[in-house]
Amino acid sequence: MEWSRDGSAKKLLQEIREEDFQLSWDRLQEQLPQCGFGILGICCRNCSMGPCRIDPFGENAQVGVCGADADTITARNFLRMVAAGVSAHSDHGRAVAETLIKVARGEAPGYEIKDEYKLLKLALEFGLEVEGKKIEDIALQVGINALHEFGNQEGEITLVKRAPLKRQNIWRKLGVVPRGVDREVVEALHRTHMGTDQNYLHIMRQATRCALSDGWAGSMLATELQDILFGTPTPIVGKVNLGVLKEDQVNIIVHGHEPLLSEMIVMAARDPEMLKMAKEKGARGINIAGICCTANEVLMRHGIPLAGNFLNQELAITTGAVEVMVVDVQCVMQSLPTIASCFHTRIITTSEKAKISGATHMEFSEENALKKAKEIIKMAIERFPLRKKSQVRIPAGEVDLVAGFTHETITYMLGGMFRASYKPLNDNIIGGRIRGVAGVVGCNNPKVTHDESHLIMVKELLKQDVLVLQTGCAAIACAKEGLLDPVKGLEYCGDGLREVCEAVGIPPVLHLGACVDNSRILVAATAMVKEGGLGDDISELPAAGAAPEWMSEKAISIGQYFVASGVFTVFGVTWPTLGSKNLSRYLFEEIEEEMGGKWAFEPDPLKAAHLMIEHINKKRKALGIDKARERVLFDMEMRRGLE
Ligand code: SF4
Ligand code: MSK
Repeated sequence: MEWSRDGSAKKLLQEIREEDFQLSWDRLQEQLPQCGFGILGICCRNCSMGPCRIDPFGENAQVGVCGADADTITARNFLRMVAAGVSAHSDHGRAVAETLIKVARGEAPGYEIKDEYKLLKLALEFGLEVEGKKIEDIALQVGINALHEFGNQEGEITLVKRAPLKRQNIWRKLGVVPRGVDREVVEALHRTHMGTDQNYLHIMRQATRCALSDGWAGSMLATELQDILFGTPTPIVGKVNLGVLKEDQVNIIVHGHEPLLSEMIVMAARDPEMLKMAKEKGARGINIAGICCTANEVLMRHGIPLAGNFLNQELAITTGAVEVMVVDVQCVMQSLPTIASCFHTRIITTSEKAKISGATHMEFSEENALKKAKEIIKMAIERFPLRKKSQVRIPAGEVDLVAGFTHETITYMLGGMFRASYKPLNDNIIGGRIRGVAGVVGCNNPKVTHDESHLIMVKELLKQDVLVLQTGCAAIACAKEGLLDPVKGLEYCGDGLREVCEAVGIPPVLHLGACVDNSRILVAATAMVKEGGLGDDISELPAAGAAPEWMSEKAISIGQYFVASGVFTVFGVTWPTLGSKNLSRYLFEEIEEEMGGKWAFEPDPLKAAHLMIEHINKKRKALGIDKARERVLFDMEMRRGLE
């Protein structure tokens, strides 16, 4: 199997082949063969009577020491993955809420409220009085209310009201409306403790409730509050590839997820004092580039170039041109300091939640963020003269892209300033120029060729006139291929989709941001429902979701909240419940009866794309829009004829 489809990664891999770096692909080889029980989800180490495992061939043990069967064990493992994913996204959201509170109290120098309109809108959703109030007071109250969404013990999370009414009623009937994020995570861990919840369907109810607390609370709040603090993104041009690193500049890579510090780094890097210092050390400037979701955050709001996605993180260091890599939380490989030790590169951890042995820890807080950002940049500048020219090998080539799409910008771009709406999108779907909409998101995984599954899937969807919405590492994969370029991306489209994208001036693949911004897809899907003509629930839309190269527990949480919101969702690579026929049947089939959405597992990305297209076609048929129809504008005579 080829390791990567990414041209600059391939070049670099070729060059470093003789050298002694151990990359994720090498480490995967060392792990082979991986444990089959683990892959199927049928091992349990939830108590010290175990670890227990279930024989998938039915010849040996079919239950653990406590009597738990394959259905219970796989369901418990699945729920624990959901809980970890929810925790990661939601702790991110909580950190932004805490920052908003500090900004409102004047305790976070350097931060400000950039989107007052969004703040007011959210305040009204929380039922707050805004009339005659100072913006700081409203921000404080919104921050406090947002924190309550995490700690709430009863009732319903607030933003669930954003969902279509029919969807809310489905959730209420099933009893899966989350009460508060923390409560759902704690209950998930309690239920999966030895000897507690031991009915797989009942365990899955909590998986749904917990996941919904991510999509419609934790992640959604992270997105909303970041937009309030850092500005709601608008379409912006950018560049992608390891080629964005500059040989003659100080290169700083920001990597991880939370934009709280990276925003300050971007601001500090533009400080004339910093630029002067860099020049004194012989650099032409300071170049910030991003990896993973932090990259998406600073691209969306500042046009900061993307160095790459998840599997580019180790390779970026082997270019020999990175002075410091600043990391915070999630998706950061522990191997980074080891690789960095072969170069002049420093890995800097910054979150009080995450340290890595061998990295330099420079903890930041909102109170000292700008000061810390400057210290980090100074450290990078100091390291520039230590760079060994002989070690520098930046693969040439940058690819253009347009990112920064949000619910707000899609509305505006489709309808213009005075008629901003989703009507043109819905009309084009009804008319058949656009077959449907797909969200293709998620990670990279060294078990499959880096970026390849994303590209095969997305190109097939475009060919079949499906508009693609992306976040996370999936978006970066497609950006590298030029699919986020409004001109080059059109080469891959069917005639209908091309026509619409040309008319509106958008790429056929819309970059909606980081992993927490999958909540923007929920908001966009809801807006499509509310616009009318495509049914009255998300499950009726000709839409589907996928994560063809997923690896993170967050992906499972995202997938489960998409399914529970009514979306057909296909995952590739491996699937963690295959050791239980009953649970797999529930997730792949029966859950659709309850939720309107369901999971599928298909490792072949082309086949997975066709599953999505078949699903979209099925929904078109159910809506009675399966035959391409052009909208006919009636003139007076035709109207008279009607009468
Ligand atoms: Fe084994 Fe049951 Fe303990 Fe799990 S909880 S390790 S199945 S005894
Ligand atoms: S960073 S969760 S590898 S998308 Fe959000 Fe990429 Fe997956 Fe991390």
